[in-house]
Amino acid sequence: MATRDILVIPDKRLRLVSEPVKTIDKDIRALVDDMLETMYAAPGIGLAAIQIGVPKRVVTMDLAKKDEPKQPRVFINPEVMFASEEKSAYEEGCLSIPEYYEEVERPLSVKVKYLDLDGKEHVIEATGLLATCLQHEIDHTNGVLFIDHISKLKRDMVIKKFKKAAKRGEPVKPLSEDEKPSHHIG
Ligand code: GNR
Ligand code: NI
Repeated sequence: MATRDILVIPDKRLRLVSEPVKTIDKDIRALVDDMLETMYAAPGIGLAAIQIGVPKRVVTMDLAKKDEPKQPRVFINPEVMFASEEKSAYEEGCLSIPEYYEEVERPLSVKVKYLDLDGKEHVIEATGLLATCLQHEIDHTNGVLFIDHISKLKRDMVIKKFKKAAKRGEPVKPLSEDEKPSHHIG
């Protein structure tokens, strides 16, 4: 087990469409171990393999609260089969866009098909945080980031900030109040 570096925008690899897993072998199990360790260390509630530079459709997640026992989950080749018309808004963050948080509207509930580590197929109906997180992670496997679901004005501002920081080799500072676009014009 090892923690791995998490890719941060504007790293182009975050835009790759990941490949389905064909066989769940020792390498996939080692990848999942590293993803869980990296996710817990970050800390984050979810992680897609591409965030550590591996373009495979593998997702880890743990939605347990701090005072609850760990509840590691693994989704291989996850696929949204149905999404509700009804939407819900949640303030999202992403380990690949550190220190930036914004409200994202998505379907309130989704039906997701995936394989577990034994290769057994499951279908779950998810709602609330699980639904939000599954959609966020499945987006990653398709090269989509949560900022793609916010206004272009806000998205361009965040991307610009991270590009500038990357060029200078600096960490990114959170947006100051007067750099944030107003909700009315955003
Ligand atoms: O840790 C994370 N928190 C989070 C909060 C709201 C919606 C989605 C997430 S996922 C994120 C970790 C991450 O970047 N996963 O890809
Ligand atoms: Ni993310």
